[in-house]
Amino acid sequence: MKTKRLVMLLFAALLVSGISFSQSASAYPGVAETPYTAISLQNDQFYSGYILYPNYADVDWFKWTNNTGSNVNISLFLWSPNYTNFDFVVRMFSPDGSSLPAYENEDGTIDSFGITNLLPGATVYWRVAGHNGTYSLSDQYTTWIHIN
Ligand SMILES: [Ca+2]
Ligand SMILES: [Ca+2]
Repeated sequence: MKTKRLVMLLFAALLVSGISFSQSASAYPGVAETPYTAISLQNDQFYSGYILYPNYADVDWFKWTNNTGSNVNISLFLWSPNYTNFDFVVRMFSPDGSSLPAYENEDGTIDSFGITNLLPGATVYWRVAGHNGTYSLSDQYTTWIHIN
């Protein structure tokens, strides 16, 4: 709970400072529906979007590739506003393309997932979807990746 509060404070601070806040409303049905059309995010780049249809009819995929040349520890975050509950599923691929274990997060308002020692060249994908059919025409989720 403490961690979540810290994350919220960090989120609020970044919102106020306006750091790397990407434009929203470009993720909708037909966009970012598969890992092949995933939206690339940079470190600490916030992305807000809508999930407009229930029960996985609309999902948004994101990705980040470790091009730092070193092993890195990363954290993924997903924030659900108001009374919505969005979840993410994380998939990782090693530099040779083989799939690493998947992870599904079903937390509440702030979902987070940490990955340690991600190899150079490895790619992390995460899919945002509604929890138990959650969707909203008015409330956007926000997701971002942070390199620790
Ligand atoms: Ca979509
Ligand atoms: Ca959630």
